[in-house]
Amino acid sequence: MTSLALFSLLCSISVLTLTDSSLSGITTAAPPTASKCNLLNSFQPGFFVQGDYVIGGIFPLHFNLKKPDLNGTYRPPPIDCNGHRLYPRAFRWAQTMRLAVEEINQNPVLLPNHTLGYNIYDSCGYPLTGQRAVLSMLNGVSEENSSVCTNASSLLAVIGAAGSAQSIVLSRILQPFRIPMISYASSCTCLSDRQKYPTFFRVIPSDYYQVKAIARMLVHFNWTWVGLLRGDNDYGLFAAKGLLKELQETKVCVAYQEMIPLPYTHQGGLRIMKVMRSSTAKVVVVFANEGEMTTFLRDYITQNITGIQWVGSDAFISVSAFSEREYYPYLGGTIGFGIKKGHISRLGDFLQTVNPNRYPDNVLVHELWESLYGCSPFPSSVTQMPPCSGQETLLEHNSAYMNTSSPRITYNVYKAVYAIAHSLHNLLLCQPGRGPFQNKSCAKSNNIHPWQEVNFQIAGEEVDFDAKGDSVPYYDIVNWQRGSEGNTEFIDVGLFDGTKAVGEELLIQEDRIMWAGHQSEIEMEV
Ligand code: TCR
Repeated sequence: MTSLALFSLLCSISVLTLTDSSLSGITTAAPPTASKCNLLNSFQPGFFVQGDYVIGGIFPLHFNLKKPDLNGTYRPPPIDCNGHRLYPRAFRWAQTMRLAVEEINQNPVLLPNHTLGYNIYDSCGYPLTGQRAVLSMLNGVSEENSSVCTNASSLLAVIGAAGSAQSIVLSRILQPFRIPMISYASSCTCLSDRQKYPTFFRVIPSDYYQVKAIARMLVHFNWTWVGLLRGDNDYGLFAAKGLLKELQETKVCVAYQEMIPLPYTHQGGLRIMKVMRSSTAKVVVVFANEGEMTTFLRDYITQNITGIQWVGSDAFISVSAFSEREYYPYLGGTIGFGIKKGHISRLGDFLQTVNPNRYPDNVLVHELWESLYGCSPFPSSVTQMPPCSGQETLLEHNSAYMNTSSPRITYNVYKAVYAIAHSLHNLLLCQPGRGPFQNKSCAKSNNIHPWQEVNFQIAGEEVDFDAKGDSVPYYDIVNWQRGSEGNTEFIDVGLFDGTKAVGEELLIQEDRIMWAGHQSEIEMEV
């Protein structure tokens, strides 16, 4: 994997922070230093475990935050993520990070004699709140208990963020401290700029490849008249720009480009739907994430718009919430690109260990129960929910939290933790004269070598980064087909392998595809 600026970056920190403290249990974690840093105390508890090296984790545990009040004529109220529903899918990502750290700590071969810790924060899916989280992380404020400090100086690396807009801001904050950040989902091409983001890495391919893949697919199906729908963020902006550029040399024309308003407004949504209705373009390419699409689709379904063939980027194509029955008439037949999936053997069992009895003080775990079961495990005056019966179990495989059928972003989180562990391992074991740097030297704390390579394997899969800190481009082509109960099943119908020669990257099994409206062919109006 990757160009290992990551390797030498890690070294600049590890040299400073080699300590001998050991890993403590999640509920009993004792902060190494005392108080006085509760500057940013409007957080809700996250997860924190001490270790010789602590990895920060940033996940959008809540999203759909309202835009901050920018009036400026009075003191703005604090931004409150907690008023919004927990996002169970991101909570699963956070648990996957904990699992990976636990596995590494139990592994006698990887990082022997050293322990990894973690400190998990909520970005609330928005740059401003992500900024607050990362500053707390740097300041050593624990999310578990904001009145205590964690050992900020042992912050080795940060895993995150999800959205590119967040990663852009957060990676710039971390850059002066030479703390590498490895994202599991930020795919904006803009983040490949090594001048601007020298300490940013990712285990998701850049959208540079995804837009190529989408363009190839449009050409392949001879879809020459398409609409474009995107979110109001860097991801949507750069992806749309990239696709337009890719389409320049082709016969494909873009009928319209619309942006889902942020924050979402009913009026803004209806305006877009009017454009979609009146356009003769029946194929719509979408670069938007779950939160943006959920609000948009609410109106779309009420407006009863059908007959659109959606082409999804990975942020949309992997949303299990859209496999519910109610969406099928509107989204069935969708086709698009999903990032590479992987298998994490212990994940299902690990996720089940997270429950309110085991973590009675963790507000996030309470919220998980509220979100999945609509009941409160420990009713208080704050929640309006009825009490849980205690019989709620995490066995339902279709819940957004327990859905481990084809981990994609989840697998990326897992890979990112292992990437850090392998880099640190190599660094700690480095012997002068056998090192990976110039003249076989070992990394020096003040010496960054962005060209240095570090590769490793997980479950037989080679994990690799290119010279820009990006991961290797590979996508599954996913098609949303009708399942036996009227719901949607996500079926693989091909792949895009960006390492293959031009013209040979796309492989589509057309006979397996089911189009919008349950047709085996799509009618085009041009
Ligand atoms: N890149 C998006 C974020 C994102 C995402 C996802 C979020 C992608 N895929 C899946 C949640 C689930 C692709 C970005 O902003 O870069």
